[in-house]
Amino acid sequence: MQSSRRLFLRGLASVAGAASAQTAQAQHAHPGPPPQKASVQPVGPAPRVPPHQLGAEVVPVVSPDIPDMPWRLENGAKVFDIRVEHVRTALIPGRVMDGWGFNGSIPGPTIQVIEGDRVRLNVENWLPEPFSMHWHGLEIPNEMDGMPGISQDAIPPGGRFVYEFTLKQNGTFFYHSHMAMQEMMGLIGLFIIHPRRAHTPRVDRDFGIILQEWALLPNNTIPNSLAMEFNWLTLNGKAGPATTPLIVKLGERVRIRLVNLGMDHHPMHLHGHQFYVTGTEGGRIRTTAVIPENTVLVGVAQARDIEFVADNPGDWHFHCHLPHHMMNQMASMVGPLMMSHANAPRPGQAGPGAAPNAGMFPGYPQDTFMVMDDMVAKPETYGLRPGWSGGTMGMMTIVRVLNPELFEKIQELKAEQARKADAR
Ligand SMILES: [Cu+2]
Repeated sequence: MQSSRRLFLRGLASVAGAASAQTAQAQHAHPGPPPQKASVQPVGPAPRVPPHQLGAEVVPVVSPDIPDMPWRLENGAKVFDIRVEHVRTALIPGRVMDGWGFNGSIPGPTIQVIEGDRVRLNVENWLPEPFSMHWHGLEIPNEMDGMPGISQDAIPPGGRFVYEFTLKQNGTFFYHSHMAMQEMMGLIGLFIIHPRRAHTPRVDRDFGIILQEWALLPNNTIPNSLAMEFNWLTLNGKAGPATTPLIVKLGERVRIRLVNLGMDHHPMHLHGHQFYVTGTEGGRIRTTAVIPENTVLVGVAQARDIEFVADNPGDWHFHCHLPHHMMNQMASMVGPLMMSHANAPRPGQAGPGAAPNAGMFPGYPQDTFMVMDDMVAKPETYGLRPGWSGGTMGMMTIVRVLNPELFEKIQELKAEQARKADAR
């Protein structure tokens, strides 16, 4: 946490004294042996790109639970150092996963750049197998596209490859491993290219979310990348209720950018509002062509930008509507079986003083309801109705449309949390 903030500050300092010229030529080098220990994904507030570094009237994208990737300026190019590595993370408190990510994060840190930027991306492979990075949707020279065997040799374990190109598009893009099974280990991140001037009507809030799915067998922390059934569904690496709610002020215009990389398509549904789909993985949709919806299907390898005016106050679920994607840790009959032993109702037992699940039947119903408000408490959950966490599972988060007082209170709590993190 602190070290990434320091890296970020160093990035700002190096603007003045740009380092020696480096050609766009790709190269192999050996950064040293891969580390013995996994990077552990930190919890708490994530470093963000300051708004003044973006174009006119452009607000930075906030990717809840995921940091921004730091950069430095060298001879006019924004330079990013990307480490591909084993990352230990928690999908919810207590459910640990050993996946693969970038710079200690699953999904990888969010890259935020501006149309027209020259970018240089130093990719170091700390995985135990070959790797190649693809820049999904970008119109770049063939040799920078990251197709192993086709456009470059795969980067060997311990190896390095430098990607460099100029960005001529704007929109919601992403970077990911181009080794298919590695994609299911978590190797993806957002690559947001801001326009030089904000699209109109301009938004007050802009969020980015990556949709992923995992097959984590009981007593196992390594995802089964062969699986076709998934029992953990995440937004930016967290399953509900550990997903951080999206905080907006009543009346604000909001954009949410969704990217899906997994084995399923996700129909993402917003409560209480209609939205317009304003962009895809191919860029901005013409204003005359946007369509109103409240459920947008985000297919595999697609991006969808949605925009709406948050004019309906309250806390609203925003979630994948596939029923199995609204749950955690699914396993055949585990909940109902436990219930039949622990809390089986007996004739005449219902009423005050009875077992917690009195009135329920063994093997039925299908759902369990586990309240864990305190375990996932953070500034963004302040003021939610007690028990809220019991109904927020799987690929679910909450859009909180708040009155100014509660909105400001949460900003204060976040500032306090950031101060404490800095002091550590
Ligand atoms: Cu889904």
